[in-house]
Amino acid sequence: MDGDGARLRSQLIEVVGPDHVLTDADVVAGYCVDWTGRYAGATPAVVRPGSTAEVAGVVDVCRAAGAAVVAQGGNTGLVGGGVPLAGEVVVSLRRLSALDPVDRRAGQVTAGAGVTIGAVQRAAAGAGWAYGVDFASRDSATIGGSVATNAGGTRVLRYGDTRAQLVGVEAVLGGGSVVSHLGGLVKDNTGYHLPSLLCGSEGTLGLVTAVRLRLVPPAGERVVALLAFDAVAAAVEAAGVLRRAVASLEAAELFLDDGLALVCEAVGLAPPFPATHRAYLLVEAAGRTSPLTELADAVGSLAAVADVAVAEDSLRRADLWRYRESHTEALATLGTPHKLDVALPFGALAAFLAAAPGVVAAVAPAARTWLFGHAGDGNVHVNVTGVGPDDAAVDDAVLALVVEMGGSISAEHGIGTAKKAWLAHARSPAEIAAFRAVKAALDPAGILNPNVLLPPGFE
Ligand code: 2HG
Ligand code: ZN
Repeated sequence: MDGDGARLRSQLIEVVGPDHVLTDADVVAGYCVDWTGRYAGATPAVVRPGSTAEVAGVVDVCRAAGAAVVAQGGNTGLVGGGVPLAGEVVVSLRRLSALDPVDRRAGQVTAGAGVTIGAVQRAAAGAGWAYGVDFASRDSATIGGSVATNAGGTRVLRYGDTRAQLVGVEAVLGGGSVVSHLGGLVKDNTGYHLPSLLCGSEGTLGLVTAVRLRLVPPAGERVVALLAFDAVAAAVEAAGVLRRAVASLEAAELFLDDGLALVCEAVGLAPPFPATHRAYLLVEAAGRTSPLTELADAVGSLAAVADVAVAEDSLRRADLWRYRESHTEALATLGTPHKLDVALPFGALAAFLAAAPGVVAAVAPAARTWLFGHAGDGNVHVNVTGVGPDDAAVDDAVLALVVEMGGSISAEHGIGTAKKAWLAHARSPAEIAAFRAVKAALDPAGILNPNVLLPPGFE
């Protein structure tokens, strides 16, 4: 480490203590590479503050030194937004793991940034409530990271995204000030809504240290059904019908025959049906009373359903979910995929699913395209395997198709490094200039995750 680096390190040690400034190559390695292995960098230090005051102290030290920082939670992000790709200091917020008792009467809880999604879910359940957000990396992903990326997941169609759960936030802004508004008032029209602004800002405006979350009524009775279809468009059509016909619908997830075969092989699962089908819809309905009749009636009205498996008990429900939730893990066995997380207007979803493989094949004939995702939200995860990590032609082609069809180039994973070059296709110059103005106001020295989200050239 050079002189500047050594001075920075000793100043950080003064703030958090020697045990929480990590520089040993073996120890920091895990903080420098993302889950997929596609994004890897290096850092002069990983700092692990244990309180909001320590986070503010770390930001002050880094600002004075002109050192950029990247905030990190569970490091489960998929767009290269939480790893030090340009030599940033990593501020790991995992030690901010305080979880207050659930406020049963309000149906709210205050959680530190480092609390996992799974821990919030369990605490809520223990107090007779539920947390409305869920996704496969629930036991690694942290609340802070989910707020930074406005994470979506499998229950958005019923409860909304992470932003919709936020009733308060505490954060250290780039200028070093602490904003804290955790009182939990459901109605509070006292100016700009900082939780909404910070949610989805990908660590570029402030480091979220704690949040106040709304909880949702628990649904004791659940039914999961796996529906098979012989055409992708029929599965999409069914997702639309079920959203309208099943008031208790909590999830409507899509995957295809090739994805299912890969999952069964990679994870070691038996196929769900005797015959293979082209497309599958995994649906979950939940209520205080059993939603079985409501779901069965609605499914019965769908002539295109070729086969169906129904599960009511929790073990069997989890078995059916594995066919969908294991896609990411199964794809990782094929190498490092390009991951394009996109949203389409519902009316364009089937046409996009039909067109995407051809668009990829036109620029990368040896590549394979895998399609799955949250059909109920119009959110498709396009994974492409068999292309080099830096070959952007595939990303270009798919994202151009998405824009042409009126969709979004990032549905729930964020922009990060991966989509930065495409932001200008999704947002107007005036919008990006407004983003920059907000960034300059809250992070005047430009030290907070300066290499993600905003493309250069709009100063
Ligand atoms: C999911 O829905 C996640 O399973 C990951 O958002 C998607 O691996 C992916 O592309
Ligand atoms: Zn997803």
